[in-house]
Amino acid sequence: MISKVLIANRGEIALRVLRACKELGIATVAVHSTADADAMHVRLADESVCIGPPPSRESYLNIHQIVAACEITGADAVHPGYGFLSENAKFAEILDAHGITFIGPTAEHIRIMGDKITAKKTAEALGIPVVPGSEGEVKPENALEIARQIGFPVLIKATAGGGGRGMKVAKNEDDLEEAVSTARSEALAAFGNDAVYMEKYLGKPRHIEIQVVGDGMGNAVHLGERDCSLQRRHQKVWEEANSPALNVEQRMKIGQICADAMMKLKYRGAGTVEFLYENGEFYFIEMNTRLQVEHPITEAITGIDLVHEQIRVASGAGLSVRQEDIVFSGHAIECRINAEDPRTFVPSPGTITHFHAPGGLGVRVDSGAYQGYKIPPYYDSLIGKLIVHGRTRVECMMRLRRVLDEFVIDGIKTTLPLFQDLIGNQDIANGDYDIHWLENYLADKTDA
Ligand code: MV4
Repeated sequence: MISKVLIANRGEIALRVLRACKELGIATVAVHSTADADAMHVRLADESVCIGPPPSRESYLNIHQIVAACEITGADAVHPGYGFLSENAKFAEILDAHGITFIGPTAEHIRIMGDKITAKKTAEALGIPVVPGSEGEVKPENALEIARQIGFPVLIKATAGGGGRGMKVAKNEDDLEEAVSTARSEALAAFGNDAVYMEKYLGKPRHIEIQVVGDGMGNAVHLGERDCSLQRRHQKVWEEANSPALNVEQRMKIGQICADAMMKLKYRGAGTVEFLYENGEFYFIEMNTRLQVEHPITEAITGIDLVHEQIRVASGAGLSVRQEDIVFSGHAIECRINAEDPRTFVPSPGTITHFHAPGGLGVRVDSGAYQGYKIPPYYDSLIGKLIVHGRTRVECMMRLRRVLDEFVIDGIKTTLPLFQDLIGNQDIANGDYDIHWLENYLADKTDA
């Protein structure tokens, strides 16, 4: 049994986890940097501990301080949220060694999925379709032979990478040598590991990811997909469930493949299997072993609280649902509200002078922001998420248009105006977009 959870995060996700704990009758401990003393999650938690100065390295990433905060408060479990220590295998191991439950997968599973070559080999062995590519690491001396086998264009990726860092496209043989050497040096600089691998480059895919939850004992379910194709510089901007591109047969087929794979792996916790989707085919790229920012759209269409499930499986209680009990209902869209200029995306920290969140049927706002809150400049600019649900995609879009008109955040710049634009766009209305659509749209807008 888990009786007190330390939330090793900040912002909207700390609040999200806190709410789940409260509903389950579990006591909460907030940790915070000196910059976050006034944060909503700190106010609402049963107890709080200041763990260091503003820089994340010295606070939210400081494992020793977090373990000490567990010891001081008697917390018997840690929820890492997303980012920070959520996919740090060492952290999971250290908590284990202290007899503290890590609300997440085993350190071994985090490690497997953290190395992208190992993740891909594992996925393939578990029956998940993968992007055609090199068997493993590619060395400069065998790059040409491998690229010829795969067929151009090819993409060079860092094995320690993920999230798009250290990727290089080679359109043809002439580009290859430089692409491999740049990818290797960028990977070394960014991750301290120069190992790279190669894949067939997909030109116009969608990014579709499958939500899974496993109990660590061989049972697992899928909760359908999210379409996260609308991104800017590998930052998701707008996500939806279901994907406008899939029908129910395709959803259930790829979902079951992922659930079966998680059963074979004896995966514990929430996870996301990421795919590129092009011409009706799915291609595995990575797996995330954490709760994701966009998890609420899955909650909206399934009615399942993913943080409740995470806590249940971490405590050994198993899943609350069987696959056949999961009903997919309607459509949900999430808009990420960043404290940024909606045209330049330059961060806009500062004091929120007016804050009015929208409401009504099918509306959820996850945010730690409030009137008078001062957004510190040290962290990610995500200040809230707007999640709208409707019985159909059309109803969801109409509701979103209404809700965006109600939302007031003054004193800082936010990305809300961007969503006002998107909601009026014909391609968006048609669900007709791929991973490059948003960047092209923004470039056209700037030129015009
Ligand atoms: C790809 C790809 C095309 N072909 N792999 C970018 C982030 C990382 N998770 C994987 N990424 C990509 N991998 C192959 N074989 C294109 C991307 C990509 C991308 C993927 C998802 C969402 C947005 C993207 C933007 C640019 C490139």
